[in-house]
Amino acid sequence: MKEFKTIDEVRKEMEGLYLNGHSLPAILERFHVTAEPFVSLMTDYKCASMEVETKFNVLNSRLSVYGEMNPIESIKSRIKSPESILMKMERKNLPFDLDSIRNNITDVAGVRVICSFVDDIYRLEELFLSQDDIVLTKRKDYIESPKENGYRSLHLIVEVPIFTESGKRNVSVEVQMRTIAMDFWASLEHKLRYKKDISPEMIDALGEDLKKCALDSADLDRRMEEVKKKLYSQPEV
Ligand code: 0O2
Repeated sequence: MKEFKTIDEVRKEMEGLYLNGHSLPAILERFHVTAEPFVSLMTDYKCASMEVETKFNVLNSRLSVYGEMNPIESIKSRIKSPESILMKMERKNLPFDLDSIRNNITDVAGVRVICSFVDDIYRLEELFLSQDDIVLTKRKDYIESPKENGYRSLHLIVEVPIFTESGKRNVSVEVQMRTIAMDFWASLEHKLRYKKDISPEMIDALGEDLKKCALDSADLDRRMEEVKKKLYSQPEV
């Protein structure tokens, strides 16, 4: 008897089950993964993202003590949906089991830190990574080197310890750090990527428009930072 279904079979069945409004435990039981270990793993990711979020909130509060503006505008966290986890495993040709998620999918827990200014991003990165319980495993600086489509953000994959009823575990979290302008751009581009009812020509044309918007928003970030630097270098009267 075949123990595991192929990812494609699982995905097709999941799509059907989601459409039929089944609950997550029902879906998982169907695929020979009992709900409890899966929910336990997802809870580890949830706890790890809470730890990371708290660390950024602490830095934000501490930096405001010395008369600096709060560098963080907002923090958003998300846990990747089972469907997206499956799709990613399928793209990477990985087997669908919990160890495979744990060992290969480093962005199940995602924390997005939105700052007003680019220099605040690098300052917060340094302070965050200098904490002795945080281990950096991967860094992608799409601010320094934007993607071809214009996407900018700083991505860090870190391991953070969580302390549970059954001991300490290190859990991967993806931290995306970006300015308000970068976030504004990325959310519109994300909508374009998932829009199914427009022609390929229109997608290309909008992609070109978005590239120009990315250059404009990078320029706006630079100019706003210059204004801020001048403002804070003025002697008080
Ligand atoms: P979602 O729904 O946001 O989770 P890797 O993990 O290194 O094998 P990956 O996942 O392509 O490869 O890594 P990368 O490039 O660091 O991108 C991870 C996440 O960054 C994406 O997650 C997006 O959230 C964001 N991102 C990356 N490139 C773009 C882009 O061009 N446009 C937008 N809007 N967002 C981007 P997911 O899993 O794609 O989606």
